Amino acid sequence: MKSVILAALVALAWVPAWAGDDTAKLYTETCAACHGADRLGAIGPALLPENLGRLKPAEAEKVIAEGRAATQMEGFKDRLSPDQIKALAAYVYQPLAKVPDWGMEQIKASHHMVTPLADLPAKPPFSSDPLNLFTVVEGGDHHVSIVDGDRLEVLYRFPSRFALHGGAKYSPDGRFVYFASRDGWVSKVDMWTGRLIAEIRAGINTRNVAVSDDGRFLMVGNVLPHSLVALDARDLSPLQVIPVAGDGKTSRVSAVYTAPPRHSFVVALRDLEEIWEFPYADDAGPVLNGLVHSREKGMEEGVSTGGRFQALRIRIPDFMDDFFFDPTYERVMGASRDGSKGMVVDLDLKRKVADLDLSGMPHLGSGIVFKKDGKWLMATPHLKDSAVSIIDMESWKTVKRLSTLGPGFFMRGHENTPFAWVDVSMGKEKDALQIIDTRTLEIAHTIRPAPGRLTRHVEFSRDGKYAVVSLSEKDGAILILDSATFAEIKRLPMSAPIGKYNVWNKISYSSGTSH
Ligand code: DHE
Repeated sequence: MKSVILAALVALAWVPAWAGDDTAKLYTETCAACHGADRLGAIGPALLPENLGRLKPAEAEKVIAEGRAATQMEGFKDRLSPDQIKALAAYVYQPLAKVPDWGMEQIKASHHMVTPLADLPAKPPFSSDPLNLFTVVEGGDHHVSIVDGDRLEVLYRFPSRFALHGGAKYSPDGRFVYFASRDGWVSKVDMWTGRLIAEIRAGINTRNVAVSDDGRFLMVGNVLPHSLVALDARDLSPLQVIPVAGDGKTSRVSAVYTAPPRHSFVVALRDLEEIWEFPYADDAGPVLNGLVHSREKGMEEGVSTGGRFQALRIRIPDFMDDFFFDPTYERVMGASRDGSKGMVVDLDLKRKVADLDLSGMPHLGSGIVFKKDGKWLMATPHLKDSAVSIIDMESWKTVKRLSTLGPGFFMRGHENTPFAWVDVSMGKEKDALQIIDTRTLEIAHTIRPAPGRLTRHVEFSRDGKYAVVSLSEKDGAILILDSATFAEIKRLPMSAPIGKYNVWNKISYSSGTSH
């Protein structure tokens, strides 16, 4: 988010003399048809600072001038002067004066069903293991590939919404996959046929989406507006819009995840020092009603939101940006918003129970857990330091801090391999992957499967035999490596592949992958 603010400030620092009304008019004439008069997006993506992510103003100018390959975005350099292009780029980094309404009415209006569930085959039209499929998000040209993990081939490839972000989420049986885009679109796709089932725009800027462990509900966490949106997983129709507010202010959502044994969604907030938990089981009512609401215990009354989803609110001593569950799902480990420290919050005791020595905020979904000498350990790279922290999940002490070749984004392991793989892609040595032996807690190997090129995000096949790595460049690929010898088995060309998600590892909540 810091980068977004920085980008916005850089953009605001340069505003040409004739900007203002003229630029707004230029926007209306040139961009509004595709990106919406309100900049909320139409056939093109939303043009808001929150949605532009890490696109730098200079890159935005380049896109306006030259267009974007493989999309309908044409170049304007023959029609606009360099000053006009600069002004337009600066304009789209300015926050909207007022966040438009995006409530039930607008969400409902965006909902569309594309393929009736009755039209889908009852059996997979292929012989491979349907639970060993992978979904690959290709950021380069905004596509998704479904990869057959047995035959190591692409089964389907289809266009996605602009800028999908975060882990794809599966229905508990692995049949359907759900995506969230930064622009708030949630899409449901059939893994067996690659067909789009339904879509809905749940927000203007979305953080992520979680699927309930019983497969009935989706919960979407938004940055714009400050809301959570519950959807019916069958057809994505909206069930409830939950404003995120408390203490007289509203808050952005940091992340929402499912806690399967608790049958609840757990939500971290960016601007309220609280964690919210939404029990969704049919018998959750008595749980909510039976609570002893006591401020001393750090607990506040469940917020009645007028629907089946009611938040249990836990007061915490700091904002929580990132979080991660322990294996029992009773506790969450979180990093504070400024990344300077971490804390452990017990969801049953409803209070902070320990501090964490977790400097340098990790990226969300980056950590893994594994057992060593009968103890559960959690390991995560740091986004800003060249380090991996390994934390004992009983004492909450850091048992090891490994120096890596650079700050990293993602770490992955699997029950069938002793090795945990971490990228160091935020540093200079962006082509290196470091392989940690979970038995010795040492870096055992450093490999460079594509020397000199950006390599990040590892996912294992269902049996752990293959490690699939993203060569995350425009003319990139996924590299399928033998997870024991690190030898390359196959390379499937792709356009800036980012994350990959194996169906079995996700639906079985493998300790080595993100949930
Ligand atoms: Fe992510 C997951 C937030 C930048 C690729 N990232 C997530 C999740 C959140 C998040 C909340 C968890 C979603 C889930 O799985 O339910 N990401 C953020 C940020 O705040 C940050 C630092 C800044 C931002 O712009 O949002 C950020 N993320 C990035 C990137 O620059 C990456 C590398 C490229 C991109 O597409 O933006 C990136 N994020 C990913 C990926 C996951 C992810 C691939 C899923 C990892 C997984 O294995 O589950």
